[in-house]
Amino acid sequence: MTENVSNVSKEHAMNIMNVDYSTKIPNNVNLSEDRQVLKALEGWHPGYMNWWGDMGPEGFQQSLVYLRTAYSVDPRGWAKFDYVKMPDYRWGILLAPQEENRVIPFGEHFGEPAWQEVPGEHRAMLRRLIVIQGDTEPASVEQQRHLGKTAPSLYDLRNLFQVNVEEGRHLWAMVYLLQKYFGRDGREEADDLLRRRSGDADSPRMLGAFNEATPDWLSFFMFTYFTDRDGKMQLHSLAQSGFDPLSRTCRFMLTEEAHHMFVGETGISRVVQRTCEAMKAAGISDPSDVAKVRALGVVDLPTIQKKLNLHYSLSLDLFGSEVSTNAANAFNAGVKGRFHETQIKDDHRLQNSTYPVLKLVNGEIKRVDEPALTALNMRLRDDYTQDCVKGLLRWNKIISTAGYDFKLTLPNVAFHRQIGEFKDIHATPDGVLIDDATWNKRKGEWLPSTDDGDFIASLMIPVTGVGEFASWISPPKVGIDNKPGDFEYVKIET
Ligand code: BYC
Repeated sequence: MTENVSNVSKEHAMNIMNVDYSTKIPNNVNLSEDRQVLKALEGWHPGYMNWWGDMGPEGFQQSLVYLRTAYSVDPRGWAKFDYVKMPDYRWGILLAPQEENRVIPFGEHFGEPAWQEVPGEHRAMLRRLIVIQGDTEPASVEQQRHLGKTAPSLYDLRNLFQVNVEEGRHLWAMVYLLQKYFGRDGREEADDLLRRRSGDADSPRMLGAFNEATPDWLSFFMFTYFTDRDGKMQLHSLAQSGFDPLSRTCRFMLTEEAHHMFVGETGISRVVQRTCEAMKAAGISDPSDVAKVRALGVVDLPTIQKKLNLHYSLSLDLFGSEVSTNAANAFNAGVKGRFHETQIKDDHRLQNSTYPVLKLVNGEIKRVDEPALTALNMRLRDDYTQDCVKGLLRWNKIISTAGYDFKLTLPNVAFHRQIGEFKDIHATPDGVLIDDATWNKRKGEWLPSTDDGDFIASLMIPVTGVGEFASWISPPKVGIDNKPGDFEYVKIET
C-alpha cells in the first residue's frame, strides 16, 4: 500500500517535472498562468536573441549541431539529443522540483521554512548575488565566441556549442528570478545583463576572470575545468539558499554544469595524452625539452603547466577575499550556504567556531584562525582546491603511464593573485615570496608568455573532417550520446 502511494506521488512529481513546450519559452514553472512574468520574459527575448547574434558563437549559426536539450528535470532522463540550429535552441526556465517542507539549512533562520518569496530584509543581497551569477553566464559565451573557427574536431566544436547554449540558458535562469521576484529593478538588472560585455573598457563584466581572453582551445579546456568548477562551487552554495526558487534553479543548473567540467577535464587529458604519445614515438626522454617537443606539433607539458597556473589563479580570485563580511552576512541571512551544507555535522550557525585562513603575517604565509563566519570564502576555496586535485591525478597518471617523470601541480594560492590577502605581493608557484624585480624577470617561467601564446595559436588550425582530429589532441574515448567516432556532430553550413 505504502509503495503504491509512493509510486503515484512519484509519477505526479514526474509530470510536474516535465517541461511545457507550448509557450515560446519552455518552462516547468507554469509560465502560461503567470502572464506578467511571461510578458516580461517575452519582452526580454528579442534583446537576448540580438545579444546571441552579436556576441554568441561567431559563424555556424545556420549549422545543424547535435545538441542536448533538457525536456524534464528528472535526473534519470532529463535530456534528449537532436540536430538543432543554435538560434533555434529552446532556451527556457527549468527549476528542480520543489522539496516538500524544505527548511533553511543554516544561518540565523536555521530550521525555519524556506522562503518562496524574497524576504524584504535580504532583498538587496539576494539581488546582488543573482546578478553576479547571471553576469558570468553570458560573459563566458562572449569569451569563447571566436573558438569555433579553430576547433580541433567536430566533436569539440559540438561540445563548445553545447556549453555555450547552456550558459545562455543559465542566463535565462537568473533573468527569470530577477523578473519574477524583483519587480522593476529586477527587470532593469536583466536588461543590464545584456548590456555589459566581457573585456569592455567602459562596461565590463563584473568579475575579473570573466574579462580575460580565451584565445585558444587549451585555454577553453582550462577555463571549463577551473572556472566552471568555481561555478559548480558557487552554485552548490546558492543551491543551499533559504530562498527556495534560487535553490531550485541552481540545483538544476548543476546537472548541466557537470558536462562543462567533463569537457575541460577530458580536453586536458586528451592534450596530455597526445603530447605523451608524440614524445614517445619520437624517442624524446626529457619532456622539458620544449623546442624538441614543439617541433612535433604538440603542446609541451611545461606550457600546459603555465596555462594551468594562469587559469587556476584567475579562478581562485572568483572566491573573493579570504576574510569577508559579505560572505558572513550572506550566510547569517540564510542566503548563501556552504558546499554540501546539509551534510556538514555542526550547528550550521557558526557563531562560535573558527576556521584556519592563509594570511600574510610579517612577510610570511601563515595559517591563522579566523571566525568561521568571515572565513567562508576561504572554506569554499579550500573545497574547490580539493575538487580540482582530482583532474590533476588523472592527468599525471597519463604522464606516468607513458613513462615520463613530470608532474602537473596546482600553484600555491599566493601565486598571481589579484583579489584577497596576496594581491599586493608576488610569490612563485611554490609559495616563495619574491620582489617585483624578480617577478618581472621570471614570470614568463610560470605564466604563458607571448611566445607560448604564438606557438599555441600556430596549432589552432580547424579540423572539420568527420572523425578527424588536430595533431595536438587525442580523440575522445567515447562519443557524445555514445555516437561512433565518425559521427558528424556538426553539419557545417558552407
Ligand atoms: N572580481 O568580500 P569580498 C560561474 C568584489 S562562476 C571582481 O572580497 P564576496 C560560471 C565583490 O563583488 C560563479 N570583483 O567578496 C563559470 C565586492 O564588491 P562590492 C559565479 C570582486 O562578496 C564559468 C568586493 O570585491 N557566481 O557560474 O564575499 C562559466 C569585496 O568582496 C571579485 C558567483 O560568484 C572578483 N573576482 O565574494 C559560466 C556567486 N571578488 O560589493 C559561469 C555569487 C570579489 O564591495 N557571488 N569582488 O562592490 C558571490 O557569492 C560573491 O559575490 C563573490 C565575492 C564570491 C564573487
